Amino acid sequence: MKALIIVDVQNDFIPGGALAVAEGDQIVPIINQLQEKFDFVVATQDWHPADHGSFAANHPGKEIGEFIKLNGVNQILWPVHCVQGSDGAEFHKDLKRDQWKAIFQKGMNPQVDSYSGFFDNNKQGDTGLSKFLRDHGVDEIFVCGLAEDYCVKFTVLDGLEEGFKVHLILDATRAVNIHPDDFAKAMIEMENAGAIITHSESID
Ligand code: VGL
Ligand code: ZN
Repeated sequence: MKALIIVDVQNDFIPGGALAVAEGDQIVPIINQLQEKFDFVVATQDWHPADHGSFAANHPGKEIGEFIKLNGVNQILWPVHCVQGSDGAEFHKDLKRDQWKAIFQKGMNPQVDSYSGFFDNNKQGDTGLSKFLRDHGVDEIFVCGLAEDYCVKFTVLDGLEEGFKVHLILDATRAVNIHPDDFAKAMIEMENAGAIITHSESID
């Protein structure tokens, strides 16, 4: 069975938000239409405590976009975003939610970032998404949302590693491009790993 996975369509990733993705709002109507084509839809939600180690503000003297070691692992520093309970962490107000089977929250451990909807960046914390999908007979996933070069990319890569057939819905994602070529690099990485690149109009 096929599932649609909607990654992090939250206010902080929309223009005007703390970690705005250019044109992030443009994918909302596309995703709403896509949902009608699926019987099985889940969403992920970036959900950080205020003391999260990925926030530049929690590392005095460090700037947004700089790399640090967080528990020995490379970590890019982000603006404060998607803090638990904040308006920025809420889903975009126009995003339809009535069909969602579950919401998988991630990024709660302040010591490690968590881009993928499946596992944290150290591959230790498990959101339960993989088991949930398998328990419901899902073997093929279609990924959309924000941001193409971070949370969408890592969700696609982990989905492939977990053995799912994975499609990226190109017109239903946008990149944050904190470094200029990130969108294109992410596309190549996903394709090389075995992702199928598709378009919302090609899905029936
Ligand atoms: C994301 C950076 C930090 C994303 C989340 O949803 O792509 N990016 N946290
Ligand atoms: Zn985050």
